Amino acid sequence: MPLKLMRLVWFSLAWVPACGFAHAILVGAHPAPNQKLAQPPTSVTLRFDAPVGKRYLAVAVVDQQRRRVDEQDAARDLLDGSLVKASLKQPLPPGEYLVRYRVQSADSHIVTGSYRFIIIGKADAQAKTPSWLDRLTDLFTGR
Ligand SMILES: [Cu+2]
Repeated sequence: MPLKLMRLVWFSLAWVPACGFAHAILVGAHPAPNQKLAQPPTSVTLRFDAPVGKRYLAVAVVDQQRRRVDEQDAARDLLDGSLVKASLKQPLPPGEYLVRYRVQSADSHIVTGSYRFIIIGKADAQAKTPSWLDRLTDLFTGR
C-alpha cells in the first residue's frame, strides 16, 4: 500500500471513537416494547446483554401528559447486574406510556433508549370492534 494511502487510512480510523467493549444492549423488557397490557404493571424490568454500571443509571416512565409515573427508585438487581427494575405508581390508568432509560456500559460509555407500552382498559379488552375482514365475512355469509 502506498504510504500516502496508508496515512489516509490511519487518519480515518483515528476519527472513529475508541470503543474497546460492546455497549449495553436492551435484550428484554417487561412490559415489552409496544406491548398492550390488560392489567396495569407494577414495575418495569429491563434486561441488558451485560451488567450495567450503578452510576448514571436512570429509568423514567411518563404518561401522555409527560408526567412521571414511576417511583424514581430505578436500581440494578442485587444478584444480576444486567437487570434494572423501577416501580410504577399504582394502579396506572389505561393509556400509552413511555419508558426512557440510561445505563452505563462496561466500557463506561452511556447508552440511552426508550420505548412505549400501552395499558388497555378492561372495556377495550372485552369489546371487540369488528375488523374490516369480519365485516366482509358477514357480508358474504349474509349475517
Ligand atoms: Cu463504548
